[in-house]
Amino acid sequence: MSSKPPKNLPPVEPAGEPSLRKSGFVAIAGRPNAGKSTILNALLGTELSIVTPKAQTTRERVNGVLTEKEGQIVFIDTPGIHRARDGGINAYMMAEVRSALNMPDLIWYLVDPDSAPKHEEAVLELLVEAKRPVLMLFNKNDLKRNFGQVEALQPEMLKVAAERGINVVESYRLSALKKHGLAPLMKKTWEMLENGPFHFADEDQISDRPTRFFVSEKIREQLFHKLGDEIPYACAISIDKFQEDAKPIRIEATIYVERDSQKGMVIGAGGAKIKEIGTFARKSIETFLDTKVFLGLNVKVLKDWSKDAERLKQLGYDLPKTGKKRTAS
Ligand SMILES: Nc1nc2c(ncn2[C@@H]2O[C@H](COP(=O)(O)OP(=O)(O)OP(=O)(O)O)[C@@H](O)[C@H]2O)c(=O)[nH]1
Ligand SMILES: [Mg+2]
Repeated sequence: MSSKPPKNLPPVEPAGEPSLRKSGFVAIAGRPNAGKSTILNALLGTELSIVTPKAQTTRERVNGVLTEKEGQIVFIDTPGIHRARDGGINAYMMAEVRSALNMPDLIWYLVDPDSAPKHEEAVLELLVEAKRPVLMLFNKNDLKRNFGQVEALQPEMLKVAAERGINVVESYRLSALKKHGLAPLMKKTWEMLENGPFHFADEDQISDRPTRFFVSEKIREQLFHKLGDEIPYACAISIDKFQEDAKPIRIEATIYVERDSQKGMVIGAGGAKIKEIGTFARKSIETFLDTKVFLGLNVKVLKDWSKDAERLKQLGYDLPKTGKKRTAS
């Protein structure tokens, strides 16, 4: 499930040939639920990164590639920044954020107008460390309740960021959901990037993540939608079979939970819940792949997988050796 940083990919233009189009990396960072995955999807015009109303939906970096007449941007959607107290999967998520913030040309910092500087502390700390130029984006401006909030929060946040030495080049108010206010943001972003060779030769390619990853994410998305507040966080997916040559494409996956009691809740009375999850996940995979799919789902217990480095690794969440120390706290 891990992806190589796209910076390692070889440039696609012959060495020595000057490029006349822009090329760069933009990391999308912020607290959980700020709308990071929503803005990525809005710009790519497709449901690449999963979005749910629950915080901490995104667990791993998701690279999304936008190629337009101006050039090519590789966006890096990241997990919501939070204080990872208990190591395990939370430490993995924060390591994903850190590695994404180490490399980009520019960071888009999404802020929910409902927030306050004290809630943004963990994000601000990482932005100080990252030493990259930042565009501060006040999202969710379609919500009436946010109008007054943003008036007060925007100058406050700009002041706090300046005091910390964070290079906020510009701030914008927008709505990722309604796709309002994206044009000035994109104009500024293109301006800030330099000409250079593309990292993805195929201008239609939208990610370097394998299809299997997106299939597992579509299943995880339905777990967030269909299960209560706690269980989705105790679930991980493994894709056991992906038969592309079958008609319809045959996919078999296992949902791993941490305890027996959770297994029962995912399956539901008479298997009703898993059936519902399977139906919705299948439809969403079919839309994503634009073809018919057979989806078989199993549920298994992998005791306390989210806290155990070996089990995390088994599920594709490879903790950095210093994972525990490298949390945002
Ligand atoms: N009203 C409104 N809702 C939004 C907007 N942007 C995102 N949302 C909603 O906010 C919730 C969280 O959106 P996500 O895109 O998953 O947020 P995220 O920052 O990726 O969250 P994590 O992955 O948990 O860190 C979803 O219910 C979105 O529909 C917006 O501009 N307006
Ligand atoms: Mg997200």
